[in-house]
Amino acid sequence: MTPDQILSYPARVLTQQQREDYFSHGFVGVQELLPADVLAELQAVTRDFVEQSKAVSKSGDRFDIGPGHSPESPVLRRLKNPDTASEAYWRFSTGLIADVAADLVGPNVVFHHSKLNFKWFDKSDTVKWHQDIQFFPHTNYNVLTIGCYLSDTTMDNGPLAALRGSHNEDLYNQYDRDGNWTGMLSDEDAEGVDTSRVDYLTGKAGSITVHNARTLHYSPSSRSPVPRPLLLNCYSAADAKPYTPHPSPTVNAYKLVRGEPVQWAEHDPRPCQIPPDWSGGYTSIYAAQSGEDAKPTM
Ligand SMILES: O=C(O)CCC(=O)C(=O)O
Repeated sequence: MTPDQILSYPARVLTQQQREDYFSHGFVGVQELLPADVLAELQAVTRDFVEQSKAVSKSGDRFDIGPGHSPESPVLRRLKNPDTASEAYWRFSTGLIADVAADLVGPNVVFHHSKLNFKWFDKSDTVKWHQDIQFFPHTNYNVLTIGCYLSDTTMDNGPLAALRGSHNEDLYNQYDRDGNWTGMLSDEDAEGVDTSRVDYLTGKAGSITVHNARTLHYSPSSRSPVPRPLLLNCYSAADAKPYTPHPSPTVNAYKLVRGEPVQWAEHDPRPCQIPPDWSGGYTSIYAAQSGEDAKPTM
């Protein structure tokens, strides 16, 4: 569907202006969208998982932990696939936030994946400039990620930042010169990013960010010990069909969360870079960006 076709459906949660901003910039931030009880439940469940992570000594299916992690000073980088970790997270993925997705991809919405990213007050917690769609190409670009801040997020603790208009430009190469997947722009490409077009999406706990899967984005490292849990849920229009293996599938991947199943895929002619074959497993953006893992080649 084109933006005009999507906008012709009545809005469920967002204002018409917020929907239009998403289509013109490639992202939108909405302040304090979550009802207080929904936010409090997500915060409580998340606190429990942070506690549980202290008992873990290496990354696994649930926790992605960074170098130096210990019970005294946990370095929890990501809670993987929260949609299967607790009913509360899945209720959230299929509740209000799925309506936000429907406002922006059209009435038929499919869940792709979720993750809960933290910042750990260390220079290495930067998420470098990248685009998401090269991680999971689809036949069209009505694919987006909705982030929800579970703590107040300011310029000090690593807000998500996005480049205005980048969703309408060519996609970047996310392999290095030797053909290794890095999941990010080269230093040279990153230096060329027009900083006058960068918006930092700060917000109080319960605020959301939405970015299209073509939108160039990053998040700076945190300069504050105040934690920054960002709960991310990714969705697509039901007529956007994936054509490479899912990087991190759960039982919920590709579940229809709004509307009807479709019989036809819609194809956007703009090309997309193909990621490594994830069918053998995927670790995380942090590991790929820091070169921690053996990098699969194209
Ligand atoms: O956690 C963040 O700040 C950014 C996450 C992100 O860009 C991603 O996982 O694609």
